[in-house]
Amino acid sequence: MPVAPLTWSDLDTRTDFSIDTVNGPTNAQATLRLFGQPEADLRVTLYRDNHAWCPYCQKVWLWLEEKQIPYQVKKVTMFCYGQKEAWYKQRVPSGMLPALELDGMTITESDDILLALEQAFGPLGQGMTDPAVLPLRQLERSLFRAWCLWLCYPSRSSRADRRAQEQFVGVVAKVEQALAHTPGPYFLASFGTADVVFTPYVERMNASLYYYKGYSLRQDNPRLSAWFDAMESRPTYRGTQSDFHTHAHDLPPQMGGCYENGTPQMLENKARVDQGPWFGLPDVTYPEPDTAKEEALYRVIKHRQNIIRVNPIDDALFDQALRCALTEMITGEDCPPPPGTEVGLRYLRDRINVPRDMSIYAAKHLRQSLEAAAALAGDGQPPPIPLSHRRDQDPANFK
Ligand SMILES: N[C@@H](CCC(=O)N[C@@H](CS)C(=O)NCC(=O)O)C(=O)O
Repeated sequence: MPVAPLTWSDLDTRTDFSIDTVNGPTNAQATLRLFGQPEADLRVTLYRDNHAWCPYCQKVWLWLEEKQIPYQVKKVTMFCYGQKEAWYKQRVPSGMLPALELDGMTITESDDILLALEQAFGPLGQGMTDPAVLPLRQLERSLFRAWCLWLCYPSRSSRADRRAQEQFVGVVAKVEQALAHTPGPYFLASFGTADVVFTPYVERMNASLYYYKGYSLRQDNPRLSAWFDAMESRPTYRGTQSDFHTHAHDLPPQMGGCYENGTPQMLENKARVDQGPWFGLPDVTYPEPDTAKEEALYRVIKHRQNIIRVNPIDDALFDQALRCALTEMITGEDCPPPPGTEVGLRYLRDRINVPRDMSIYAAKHLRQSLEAAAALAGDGQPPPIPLSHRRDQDPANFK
């Protein structure tokens, strides 16, 4: 039986989700991480982007979390979604991210940052210059280049696209061999720097090739699949992990374009990532935590004023439509939103950012409920997500 939308105060009583951002599990919202240590011990500031899109920032972020080094975070705008902060350009004139302040010294370039952190705090497992890690770092760069050549240049023909795929798959075979050298799931005998170095781009390859090329890195490669599963057993990685939808749409402006190959599999994958169902996609395999829906609800309630203000449809109508989607998510009952509001619901569905806004399973529930509510209202679609910039996500509009 269709139900009426719950009020915001009713909804508020349906979640008691909370995390300790400072001393609890890895999370994208923290601006201070202490791991139970005194604030007086802080030696490190990490400058990273607001949206947790920057892969090189993820590398440093994951390293700090794994080593449990107390640090503060200063978030900076990327060129593709807004105006770079003047205070940051004074510190780092190129505006590039990440940067790190260690004992008052500013360091840029993620590799140099990790080297400096190793000097100050010791390596994470086998370190950056370890003879076993160096060739793996080179392999990661070869994989990165082969990925760019396939994804980021338009192919003149389907044959050219297949050739670029073969080149990429050839490098993936070397990654599979490297992973086969040790009995465990990681690149070396135990988790360490090499795994951190591979993480950001392998995650982005998995998402982008699924969406733009119909290729599943995680499903087609058993060792990489086991590596992903092992990474997902780590709360540190879970806290930094994004989903397919976020990456499929954050990469084009950052990479200067991502090109679809138009195969039937690609078209099917793209529709699935954009319109759901989002459960069962090969972007995550660890079991869903019990708190996922409550997390999604908590995060929307916390930011509801901005979410409603930036939505393209009328505020009062969207307020009601959004409460319908949340009511459906929490009660499981259909809650029809006002006619015409489907455009606003789908606009928000397309702008949930993982892990900036919430973790991967919370986002799947929210996307699913926004789409379920939208489908009750109609077929209207929001304007497409821009490809050359993401100023629709400018953090200045969310203050
Ligand atoms: N080689 C650099 C690359 C850093 C880099 O390319 N950063 C990008 C973001 S992933 C950036 O800051 N771009 C400027 C911007 O987007 O604002 C490193 O390893 O740190």
